[in-house]
Amino acid sequence: MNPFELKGKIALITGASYGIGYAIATGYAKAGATIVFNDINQELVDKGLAAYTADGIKAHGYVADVTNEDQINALVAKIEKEVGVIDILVNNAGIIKRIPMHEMSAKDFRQVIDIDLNGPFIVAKAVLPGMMKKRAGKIINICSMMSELGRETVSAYAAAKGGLKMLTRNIASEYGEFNIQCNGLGPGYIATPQTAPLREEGHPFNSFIIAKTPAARWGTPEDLMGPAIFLASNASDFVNGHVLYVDGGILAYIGKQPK
Ligand code: NAP
Ligand code: GCO
Repeated sequence: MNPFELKGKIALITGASYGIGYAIATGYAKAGATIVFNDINQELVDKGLAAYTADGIKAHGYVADVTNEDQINALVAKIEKEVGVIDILVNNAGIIKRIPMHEMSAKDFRQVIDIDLNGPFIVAKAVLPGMMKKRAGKIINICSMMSELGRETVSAYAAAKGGLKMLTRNIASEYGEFNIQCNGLGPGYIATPQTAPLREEGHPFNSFIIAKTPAARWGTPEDLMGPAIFLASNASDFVNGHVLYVDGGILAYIGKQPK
């Protein structure tokens, strides 16, 4: 028996047309799961579907915005009808706005909270009844270094990802008795379009992050595959309410002294 196998499982990964969600979905497909994903418009879904096909994966893609409760309820009903009851949910869809807090509008702050915190609530709420009926389920919330740390310009994102860590613990507390495990996956600094502005040639943040990471490099989306499979598989059946940080050691390290 392979405790990491996902054969026969249906996994919904939100916002998984590219980036971290795409890599996690690819890992799940390799472990045997059926992949379902959503994104906010048809163009992105088509882009995602083409990428999965090129990687030899038959994925099911749908248009739905994680902040829209009606769209998400309709999405989950459609998936249950067309694919089956969801066994694994990865709340991956997320955005960041890097704006000094004293210059940030309440509208921008609310938008980040809406996608990064209210979204995971809305999608988890929609899949929980199916999981409760099955008395089995895995919910994985994509957290962040900002679930633990602050820095300039990311107030809304840190508030959302800190909240997501506590939502994770609360789902674990409330639904553990249904054999549902809810854990967080906390990526360190990963090279995706979301962090592209920080990795531009000559940007001081690039060398700062390399110095701050014991592994001395940016992470790749593929670095998250194994930990995400662990949290979705029977291997983690008694792991609940935990945040697994996959950060090359950032949270353990005081940082390199300047030369
Ligand atoms: P990304 O490259 O920007 O991908 C995020 C995906 O979510 C995109 O496909 C995006 O679509 C989608 N999305 C945004 N708003 C949505 C909505 N309302 N409904 C449905 N889908 C939506 O980001 P990433 O770097 O892969 O990040 C994935 C997750 O990991 C996020 O939650 C992020 O906060 C988290 N994370 C990232 C890092 C990192 O270093 N990259 C580190 C820690 C945590 P659009 O293209 O339309 O925006
Ligand atoms: C930033 C980064 C972070 C990362 C990630 C860290 O501006 O500091 O974008 O927020 O995306 O979430 O784990």
